[in-house]
Amino acid sequence: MTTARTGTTPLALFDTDRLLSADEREIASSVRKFVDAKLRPHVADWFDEGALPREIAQEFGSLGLLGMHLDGYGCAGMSAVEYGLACLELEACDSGFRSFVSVQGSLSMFSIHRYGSQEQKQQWLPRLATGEAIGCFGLTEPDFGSNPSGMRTHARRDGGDWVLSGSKMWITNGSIADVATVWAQTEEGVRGFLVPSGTPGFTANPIKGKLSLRASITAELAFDEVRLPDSARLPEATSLSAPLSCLNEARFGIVFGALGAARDSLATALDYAATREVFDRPLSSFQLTQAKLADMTLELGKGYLLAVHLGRIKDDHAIAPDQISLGKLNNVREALAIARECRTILGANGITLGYSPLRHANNLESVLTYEGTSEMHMLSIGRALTGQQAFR
Ligand code: TGC
Ligand code: FAD
Repeated sequence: MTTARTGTTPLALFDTDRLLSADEREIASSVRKFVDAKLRPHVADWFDEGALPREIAQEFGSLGLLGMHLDGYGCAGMSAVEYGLACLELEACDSGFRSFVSVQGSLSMFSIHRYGSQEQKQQWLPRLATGEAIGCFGLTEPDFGSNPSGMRTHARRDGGDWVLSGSKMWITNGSIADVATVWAQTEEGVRGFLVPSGTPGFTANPIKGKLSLRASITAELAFDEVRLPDSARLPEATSLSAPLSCLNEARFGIVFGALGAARDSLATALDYAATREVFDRPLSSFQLTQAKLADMTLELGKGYLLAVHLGRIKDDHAIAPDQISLGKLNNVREALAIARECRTILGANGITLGYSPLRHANNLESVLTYEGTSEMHMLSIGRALTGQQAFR
């Protein structure tokens, strides 16, 4: 028997729930309820004001969203797919919320969990998991974003201490963080350091005037001869591959997260097209509108299938960085295209904060750029296919 699916949602048309276990569906649903109750009513104001209340960290912590895919130290120990679904639900409201959770869990906490000493893990991870403490991750510099191997921030040994100098740029949560994971060149190669806020010589200044990710704090970090004990160094991090391995975790969350922004944009456009009358008929009844809706639904659904597939590979501990590049490149690129196309359906109303698609599109401009620009991921895929690197 065939069933007409009149008025269905894009993902229901793909029957994507069939891909998920009952536990996975439950996690997505509980994060969605939290987002709808606690974040959605405020998001337009926070975006407008360029603000993100610090208390949100503890709300995320109480839901188990911080370091959610890590084990021990108060972390929830969830699967990659469960983490991805939470990212999707957060980003369905705003990329800034997913970014907060990505940076805290996948960059700050993961760097400590994977490369830290027992003392560093005990000191920071439980507080980062509850949101009592906030972490940030400083890799990018003003002159070295796509190519972090050129970083100028450096640390030199001075007796039993290290002296850290340099600067980091575009650091999410940088000016509200209690601890920064900072990557620096040393005579022994790239090393990571945990720098608590308030350490003499360490300053963090918020970056103003952003047109994207406004409900997220972004800062510049400066280190002027910051003296650190050797116990501040992440002992297991011994080359550039350490920070790059942290990026895999955050990029994976984005593979799912970007789909949330796309899903919400499409839902908004569908609702609008159903009620907006043009030329005496609902906008949704015109063929051009339906063609847009059908094409966007295809890309959203294909992106979801890709995300779950990559999540299953990650849960089998078999995922390669190039495979994450496939997902990050495709899903962010398509989410951005969907958000922009949805904005066209909303006409002039679409340029206001009253509707989400342009806010999502503006946010996705950052998501396309951070965690490896789309060009970097194209080049990674190109290298995997040809065996030749074309980065330099
Ligand atoms: P390359 O020679 O390829 O690699 C150096 C060493 O690192 C290893 N490696 C990786 N290991 C784990 N995961 C990865 N994804 C890795 N990529 C490379 C590699 O095997 C090698 O190891 P070894 O043992 O042989 O030394 O390095 P390269 O200098 O040629 O650079 C390659 C390139 C361009 C792909 C890399 O530099 C890159 O990924 N650039 C993009 C930088 C980037 O994504 N930055 C993100 C900063 S954090 C951020 O944006 C947070 S946004 C907020 C949020 O997430 O919400
Ligand atoms: P560039 O590297 O200067 O690139 C400029 C352009 O050149 C891009 O289109 C790029 O793709 C292209 N390009 C570069 N190299 C090549 C090449 N070989 N071939 C062809 N094209 C090339 N960083 C952190 O460390 N921590 C954070 O928490 C963090 N949060 C961020 C939050 C926001 C809102 C933003 C916008 C950025 C954040 N970043 C963070 C920085 C981000 O990772 C970098 O912006 C990104 O890696 C790109 O670096 P860049 O901006 O210096 O661009």
